[in-house]
Amino acid sequence: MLESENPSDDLKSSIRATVRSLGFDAVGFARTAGEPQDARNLAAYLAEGRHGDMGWMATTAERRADPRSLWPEAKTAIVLGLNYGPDVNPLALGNRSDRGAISVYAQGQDYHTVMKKRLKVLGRWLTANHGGEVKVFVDTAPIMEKPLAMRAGLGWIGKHTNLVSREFGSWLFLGEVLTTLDIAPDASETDRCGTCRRCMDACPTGALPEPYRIDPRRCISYLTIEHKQAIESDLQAKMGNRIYGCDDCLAVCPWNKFAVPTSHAALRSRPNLAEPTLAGLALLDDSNFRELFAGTAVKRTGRDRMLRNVAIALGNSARPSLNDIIKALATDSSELVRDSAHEALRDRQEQHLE
Ligand code: B12
Ligand code: SF4
Ligand code: SF4
Repeated sequence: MLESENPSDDLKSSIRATVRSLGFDAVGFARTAGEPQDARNLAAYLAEGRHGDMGWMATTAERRADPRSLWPEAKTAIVLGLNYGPDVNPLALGNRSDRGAISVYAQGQDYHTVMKKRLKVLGRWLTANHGGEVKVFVDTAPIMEKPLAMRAGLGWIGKHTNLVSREFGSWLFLGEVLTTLDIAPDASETDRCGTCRRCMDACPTGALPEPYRIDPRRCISYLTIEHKQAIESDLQAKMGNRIYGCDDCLAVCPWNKFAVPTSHAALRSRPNLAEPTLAGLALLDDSNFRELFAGTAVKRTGRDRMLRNVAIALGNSARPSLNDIIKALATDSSELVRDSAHEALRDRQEQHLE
């Protein structure tokens, strides 16, 4: 059949052209109906308490597993990807124990803002030109974005549980425009992990004990960003200098050989967040914290949780010159920071670093 004979194909070409002009790097179309397997996987994850402190995952479970229960009239999900590929290998910073490692995704402008702005323009264009109703989503909405993106052909869910793209490797942010328009779905992508298990072997805390199943309670991303209390001692030692998120399982994926640095200036690493000194971060008060991380995803932890992470990273550094800085944190106004600093000092005494 000629392309123009199918109105859905014309509509798709028109959407794809607009998506490109808005600067999105990837797009695909999927039915909104969720797969029963996703609901089962989510239920098993919640039943085991893997969500830890992320109580919102349990309270939104029903809507999360099937976008139709969020919005029954929605027929099609247009799934969008933004490439945030780094210029340098993020693993290189792991060897610099006087520096704090902020994960790639958080070193530039908050991707929620960058993505949402574009999704809204696309949604408005779609209703104005092709009718229907739209709603836009990114990350925080109760939708399982990775299975949806896999069904839309953007990539597959790798053994580290993130979506891997043949074109962009590990570095793709996801967002969606849900519409009442009935658009033909794209072909789903297939799993291309094969016998590889590099991501599982690279995980410093053993948060990937089985393929495709993460235990967030051991994941450094969860511990540094979502977990609000003190972090267990055995996990602290494995965090190294990671103070916000973690990229290890993403960075070792062989599919990154196809990845390219992001073309979005807003998502590029800010120079002062690429390799900040732990000594400098330890001095942050509330107002300096907000100033340094303005407009980034990092502000989400707030100053005290960030300083807890900094105290742990200082404790993990074998540099005796950092002792006085840890001692200063041991008198911090926040109990969380004080407790983490005391623990760091105890560890250093045991290792005769003090
Ligand atoms: C909660 C959450 C987290 C939690 C938990 C992660 C998780 N995997 O559940 C924590 C805080 C740990 C986290 C960390 C990160 N996150 Co996050 N996170 C989310 C969020 C909000 C929900 C994920 C979810 O639904 N989990 C529920 C569980 C059940 O799903 P799952 O673990 O993905 O499991 C799937 C498969 O692995 C498989 N599966 C599960 N069990 C089993 C069992 C068997 C036997 C089999 C075969 C399969 C299987 O099926 C599930 C789907 O059906 C999404 C946004 C969204 N709304 O979807 C972002 C999202 C997944 N995160 C994202 C990012 C970037 C990250 C980090 C890279 C950030 C960082 N650098 O620190 C890390 C990566 C850590 C990792 N290895 O996953 C991106 C990922 C983009 C991409 N290309 O995939 C998302 C999509 C946000 C976005 N809009 O871009 N995240
Ligand atoms: S983000 Fe880090 S801690 Fe979490 S699963 Fe990946 S390698 Fe492990
Ligand atoms: S590192 Fe290997 S196993 Fe892990 S996601 Fe990439 S290809 Fe799959």
